[in-house]
Amino acid sequence: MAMTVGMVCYASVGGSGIVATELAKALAMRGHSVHVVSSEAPFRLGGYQAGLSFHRVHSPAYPLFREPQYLLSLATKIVQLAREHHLDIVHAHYAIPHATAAYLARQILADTCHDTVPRVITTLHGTDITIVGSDASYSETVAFSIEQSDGVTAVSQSLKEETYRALEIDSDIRVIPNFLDCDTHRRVEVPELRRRFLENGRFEKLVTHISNFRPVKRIERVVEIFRLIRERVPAKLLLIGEGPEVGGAARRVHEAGLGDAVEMLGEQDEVVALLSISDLFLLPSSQESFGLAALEAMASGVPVVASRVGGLPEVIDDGLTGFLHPPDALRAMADSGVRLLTDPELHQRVSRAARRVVERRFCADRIVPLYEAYYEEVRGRKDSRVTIRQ
Ligand code: GMT
Repeated sequence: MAMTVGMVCYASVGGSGIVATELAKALAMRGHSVHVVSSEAPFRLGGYQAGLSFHRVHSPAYPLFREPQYLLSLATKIVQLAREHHLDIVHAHYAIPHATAAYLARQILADTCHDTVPRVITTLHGTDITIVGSDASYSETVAFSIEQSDGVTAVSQSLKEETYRALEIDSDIRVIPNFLDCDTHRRVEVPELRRRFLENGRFEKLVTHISNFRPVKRIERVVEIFRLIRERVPAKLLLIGEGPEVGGAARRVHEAGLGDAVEMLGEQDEVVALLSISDLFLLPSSQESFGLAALEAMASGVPVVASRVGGLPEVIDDGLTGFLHPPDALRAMADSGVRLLTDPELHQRVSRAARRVVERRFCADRIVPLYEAYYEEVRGRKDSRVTIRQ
């Protein structure tokens, strides 16, 4: 049955915004009416699509405020949308502050507009629990908001377990893994682009890293692993993305004398072509609740060498669809990278197995119905976390 959904997410480059946006687009394609709510249009929203609309949250400034009042303006926007469009579900991606804003909106609606109280589902993505959410400055409110949600999902089993460890909550958390549009995310043929980056034979292999350059991504380790690989393979590193660690990464590249062999491409909307020309993807993060970037690489048949942390072992089968090592085992990561770059048979085997596992387990047509079924389940429950005052 078609539903009306408010999809609340961050617009900045990052996995949670990508997952929310791709889910919104997929649900609209399947006949639902989806209202994406954020401070700006999320970067992968794309052009007009029937059933999909975007609603910008404005947070007016006032000289007294030191910071924008986003929680209040977001809650108010959800209330307005629920009244206007009769939302069945508000789906908050990333608990902070979206689950809290959704809770507040639902309470306001329960008091003022009984017939338009949506059910609230919160999807936990990672650092909303592991880093920020468990910080004592936020944890009580985050835990309360998650518990007050009518439904809670986590993007990996590891994140579900971590949530129970980090916060005192008794919500039943459903694991629904991240997904991709497997028709878009595949290997495309772009030989001229590859030649351009290889500088007509000056380099032989392309190693790639894509992220939002936050400290957990440990970009300096990416550079160090690449430096070790470079001792044995004439490779070039493509660093794709923007974030607080970009300056540090550039400095590290310079200090390592790798200026010639590293290209920093900044933020890129379309990563499929860049992944399609890559031979290896590095993700030595200190934490990763899922690792959507690794999944995108695997979908394009690029073997991934990553840290054995968080949800990455649920995405990468060590030795079969990629290689996993302890986060500080930089030399082991470089060794795995060199093996993949110098053994064409191994490379082909891992590349094909990676693509196969994405097709079997992580395509939109497999995962989106899980969200739809969960929406139905939560909507159909007799009890809600909200008490409606008559
Ligand atoms: O942690 C972040 O940087 C936020 C978040 C995001 O918006 O990119 O990333 C998390 O959510 C992604 C989508 O579910 C996951 O693929 C990432 O693994 C996760 N990041 C971490 O756990 C560090």
